[in-house]
Amino acid sequence: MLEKNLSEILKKRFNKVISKASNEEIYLALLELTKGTIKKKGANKGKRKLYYISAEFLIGKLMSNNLINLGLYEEIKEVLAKNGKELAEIEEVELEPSLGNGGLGRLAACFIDSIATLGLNGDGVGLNYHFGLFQQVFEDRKQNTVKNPWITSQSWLNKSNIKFEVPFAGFTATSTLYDIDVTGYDQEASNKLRLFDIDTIDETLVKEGINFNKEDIKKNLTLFLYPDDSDEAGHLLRIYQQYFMVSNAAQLILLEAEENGHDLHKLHEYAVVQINDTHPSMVIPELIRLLGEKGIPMSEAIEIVSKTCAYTNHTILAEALEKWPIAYLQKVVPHLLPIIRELDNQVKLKFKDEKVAIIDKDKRVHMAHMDIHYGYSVNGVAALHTEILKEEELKSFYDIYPEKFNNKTNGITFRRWLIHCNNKLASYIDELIGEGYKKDATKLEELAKFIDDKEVLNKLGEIKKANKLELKEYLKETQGVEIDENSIFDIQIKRLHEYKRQQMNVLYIIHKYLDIKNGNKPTTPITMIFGAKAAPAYIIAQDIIHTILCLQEIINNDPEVNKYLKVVMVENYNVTKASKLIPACDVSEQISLASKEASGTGNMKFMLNGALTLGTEDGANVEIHELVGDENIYIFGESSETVIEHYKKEDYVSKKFYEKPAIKELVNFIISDEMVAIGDEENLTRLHKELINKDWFMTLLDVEDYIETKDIVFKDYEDRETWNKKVLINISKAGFFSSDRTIAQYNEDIWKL
Ligand code: 26Q
Repeated sequence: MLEKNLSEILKKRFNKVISKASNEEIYLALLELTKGTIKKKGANKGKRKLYYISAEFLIGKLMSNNLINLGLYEEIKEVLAKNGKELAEIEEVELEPSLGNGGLGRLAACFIDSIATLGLNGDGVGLNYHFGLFQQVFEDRKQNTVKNPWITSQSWLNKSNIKFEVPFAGFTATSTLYDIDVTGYDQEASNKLRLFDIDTIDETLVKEGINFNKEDIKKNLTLFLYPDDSDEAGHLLRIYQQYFMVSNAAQLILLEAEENGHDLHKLHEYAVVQINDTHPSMVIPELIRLLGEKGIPMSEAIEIVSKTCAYTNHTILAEALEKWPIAYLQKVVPHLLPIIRELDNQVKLKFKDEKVAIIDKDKRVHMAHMDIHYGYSVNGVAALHTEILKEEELKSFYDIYPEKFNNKTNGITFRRWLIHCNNKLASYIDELIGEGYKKDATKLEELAKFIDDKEVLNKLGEIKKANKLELKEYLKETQGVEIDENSIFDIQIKRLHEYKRQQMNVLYIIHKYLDIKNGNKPTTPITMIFGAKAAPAYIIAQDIIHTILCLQEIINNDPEVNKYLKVVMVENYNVTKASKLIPACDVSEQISLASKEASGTGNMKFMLNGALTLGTEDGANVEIHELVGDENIYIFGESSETVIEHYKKEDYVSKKFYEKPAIKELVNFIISDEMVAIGDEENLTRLHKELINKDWFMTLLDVEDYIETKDIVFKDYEDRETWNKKVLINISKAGFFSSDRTIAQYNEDIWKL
């Protein structure tokens, strides 16, 4: 049947049979077939509808994901194979939209997949960035940035006929709504990702790299997604984007409520808004404003909106909490200010504590504070994170509204992060315990019964090896590097940030390099793999990338060392690359400074794919640790309590640690003759100084414990049977981290759809 459909489309459009069609032609035919199948299914319905508003949806390529969810994946693969084609190669034709920075954006993508999978009535709402987040290219061992165009004439994006007017100071923008269908796994109905675009956009504004005229808002509003550079102040354009997003979202919510004949006085019975971090927070005053235009008095509108909106916090880095100067808001959205002032007045009347004010004494608007006062739910994204919010970061708020606070530990969709990216493992699991785990992920626990089954343990090792071979081929083709599939693959892939401590991993590599130079050769060779984009304005992050690229050069070209150790920094790390790297991993690096990583979700993907975690007691690592037990994870470093104490007492002095000879040797290697000979002295020196004089994220505090623990990991790898037992336990306990579980909890406690 599928073969017939596909053949007909190819015949009609290109007058070709499958075996003679190009990969591009087959891709376009599959796109038509898939979109047609989705259309026939219809949309989810329900009394109450969720609007998951987010500045980011890091959806990745969609073809395989949709085919899996529609139950067409295996059959299409067979049909193609029969005709001498490979789905994997056809996937290469699809461009990856980069509509997110990292964790928060990818989480939103997993969530919309799970919302559809649970048959819930809920759409994602965001922006249609034409060039998304920048693409990373390495030049002279440094990061360069270029645009990432992804919109083509035929794609997943559908133009709707919904248009709105968005008022800004001095002009009114006209928007058009685009939709991407969101299929659920084995579901009758589907949802949508709704992306707004400004009609006057002008792509030709972008000349070289990612530079463009920042002044001309009408032409540039949806060109790019802002990189996560919480360091840089003064993002006027970011406020334009945020307001454009939420005004459109609010208008859409009211339009749909009215179309369905709902009473706007009871909006909260029909709509729920999840505010993904503070980026969409202006939806609160905007909804109040629009309800006012519909004749609802402000006091009542405030009440309605407060029962409609819920807020998720994704960060405890103080510098990343959005605070917009009133002057900026005045310049962009003056009509929101009377409302924000009124919200602030009401708070100030009730609470004397300055820490909970919306507008502070420096005339800055604290977006999170507005969300907490005028939303009905506040959640963190992992157990430890929520505890820190309650007891430290947002304590003053927790004292006032204990009932609003709740935890929702993050999750990942197993359709993409197991079935698609690691089909070999998924098929083997099917063989061992059946397919029940695809609907109820906790059924993975049934794998535990094979703990003493040597054949199963062996087979897990074989699958890993096969995935490593595939990655080896891929890296050879795409980056021209040669790696050894028999080596240990140790992987750290995530945004580059000092708190994530890629620099600590760098110090380990230096340790190993010097060790090998001294004649201590590891029994099994090691391949250290990185992938990370850095915000262009984040200087130290650029320095860390440069240092890694220099080490890569030195180590990989040293014949004495490269048999035992290799370093590979993957260019332009994105969702597509993640799905090739994760299945091939042995050691998952989750080494953030305890208390700083809200959750992490890469940690879950690695665990599910049979890698062992080397990590600190931070974010969701804590929950992974609890689930698998001490024997099946490698934990090191100071606890979050100790770290928080150091910050309070301001008593961490990195120089004291630097003075230890063992540490000094490693840090000084960064500015050694070898490094300076191939690297840029300015970058290397800056990082060197930073580590000695500041080291805000306490690298040197944990580095010795890290090195010791990592050496134990590599030693343990030698006993492959015991290692594979640990692998099996990790996979069997990963079910908790299905985003289906997370979404079921959001629905049960917050959305009640
Ligand atoms: C803010 C202002 C101006 C410009 C950019 C930003 C900005 C953009 C993106 C600030 C933060 C982000 C992204 C944050 C993020 O990805 N947080 C991660 O969220 C994940 C999902 O909950 C967690 O697993 C990670 O621990 C958390 O770091």
